Amino acid sequence: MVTEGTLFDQIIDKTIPADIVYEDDFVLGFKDINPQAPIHVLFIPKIRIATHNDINDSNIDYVTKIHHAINLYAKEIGEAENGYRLVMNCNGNGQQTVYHIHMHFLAGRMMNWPPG
Ligand code: DGP
Repeated sequence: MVTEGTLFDQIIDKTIPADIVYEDDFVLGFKDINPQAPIHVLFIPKIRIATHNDINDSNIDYVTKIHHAINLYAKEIGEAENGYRLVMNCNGNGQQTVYHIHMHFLAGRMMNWPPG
């Protein structure tokens, strides 16, 4: 299990720059550095939860808040009715590369199914 922090800690405390599009007391949303859709934003909790496997009773409220933040943002940018995709990769087979959970918000084009 990976326990050390990630660069997302520095994005949260703003010691490294990010294009932040959403922020509240619990959640940060910023544009992905390597976008896979016209709109690609990462929504992260402001505490470190390493992987989806590490969501538990003590931190699950952050996950709810991430979903609420995404709803607000999707409506704000006019993409709620068009639709979008949410992805959270987990560990090796999921191709997770940053071990601080993040929900990928992908929008602005028709998505493919099944995903790669
Ligand atoms: P994942 O593979 O699910 O762990 O996705 C990690 C995402 O994080 C990947 O799509 C690229 C993005 N990313 C990595 N480093 C940075 C960074 O320094 N800034 C931003 N904005 N995004 C980053």
